[in-house]
Amino acid sequence: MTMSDNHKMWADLGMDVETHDLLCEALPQAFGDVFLTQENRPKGMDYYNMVVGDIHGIRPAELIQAQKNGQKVVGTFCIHVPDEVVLGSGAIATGLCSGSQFWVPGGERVLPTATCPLIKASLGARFDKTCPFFRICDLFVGETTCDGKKKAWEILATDAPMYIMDIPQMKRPEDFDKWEKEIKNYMVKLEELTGNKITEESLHEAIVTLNNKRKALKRLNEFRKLDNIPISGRDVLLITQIAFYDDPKRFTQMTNALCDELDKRKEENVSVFEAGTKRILLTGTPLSIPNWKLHQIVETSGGAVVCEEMCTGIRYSEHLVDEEATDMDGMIKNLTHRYLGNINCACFTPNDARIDDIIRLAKEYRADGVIDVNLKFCNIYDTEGYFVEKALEEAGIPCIGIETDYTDEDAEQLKTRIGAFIEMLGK
Ligand code: BJ8
Repeated sequence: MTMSDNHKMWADLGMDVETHDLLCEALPQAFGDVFLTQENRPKGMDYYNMVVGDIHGIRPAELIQAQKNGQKVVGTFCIHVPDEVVLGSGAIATGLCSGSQFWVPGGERVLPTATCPLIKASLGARFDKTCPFFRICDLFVGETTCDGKKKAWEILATDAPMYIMDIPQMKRPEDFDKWEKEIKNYMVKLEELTGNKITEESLHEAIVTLNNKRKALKRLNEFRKLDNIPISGRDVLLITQIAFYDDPKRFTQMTNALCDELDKRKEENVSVFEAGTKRILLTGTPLSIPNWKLHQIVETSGGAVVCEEMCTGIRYSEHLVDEEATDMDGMIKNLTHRYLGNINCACFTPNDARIDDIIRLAKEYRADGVIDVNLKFCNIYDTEGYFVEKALEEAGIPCIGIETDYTDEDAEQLKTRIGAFIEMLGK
């Protein structure tokens, strides 16, 4: 696609093309600074570079083509919302969480300033008409996780077709029953939207397809446990972010091809980091594309990000859906278990399993230290930080808590704090 093809597509989508051009101008610079400055990147990163290089061109054009062929596109904002149901109905799922400051002022026009940047950017992207994904979707699926999102969906619904899944806030047996009912309702909604029946075959195929995507991501993450880490944390973050909206089968194939290359690097003990680099685990709120700030700071301050206990990290890929069942009831039960039981969002009370996971992952990935990351105004993760930091202290794992947003205003201060933290780990 040429730039002018893209412009025509964006104009046809009703976008504010002129304002959007400003974003298109800024992104290559940001991407170049964070990614292309790295030495000895795996060759397999070329695919992801290409995807990001034309992030608002290639995939949107594919989605529009699919719509012309009668498929629907469904946008989601949370990893509790099961993509299998979307895929099983013959529709396409795409992640919508936004990670750029570019969209925040637009969100602030309709939301309180004291709202987390992820929510503000998501609404800004829609209301400013500056993101093709937010124009293309036939349905936007929200959830009742945090208060900020819950209320923001009401505002988004004034401009976009919304459907809300009511996520329980505890994990008792009755909460699983409730979530099962929610998944069934979601299936009905998608059957209405697409005009297709979700069959046992189509749902099972979707489960396998998305498990294969998770397996590829799990395989990728395994390399980060090595002494000689063959791929940077920045690159793994980028791949994970792309997983949210790329075609799942192509993504799986490309990620496995990259892992084949990393297998060779493993045999040859290739590391992209210098000896003595400190291993850092990040935990906390999601890092949506193009939010690369923390990884960039850590990895230019003597650290390597070896794991993200985040929704844009291990929480997205670690647990598979059990593939055993092929009958409808069995599959829905397995989806319920995976999408409620196995995700530890701070919206749950209690959320001890997340704390246990952080300690387990810090050991598995042999982290020298943990950074507890909070997006500004995210109250639930901020509050849960109390337990995170206490548990890490008890386990003898150094930790710092930081709060940040999508601006670059705190970059210098973060560099100083994170730099001092990493230096302290060396002593
Ligand atoms: S499962 S983390 S993707 S809700 S950062 S919008 S919680 S105020 S994004 Fe999330 Fe699902 Fe949970 Fe994951 Fe609210 Fe906090 Fe903002 Fe958040």
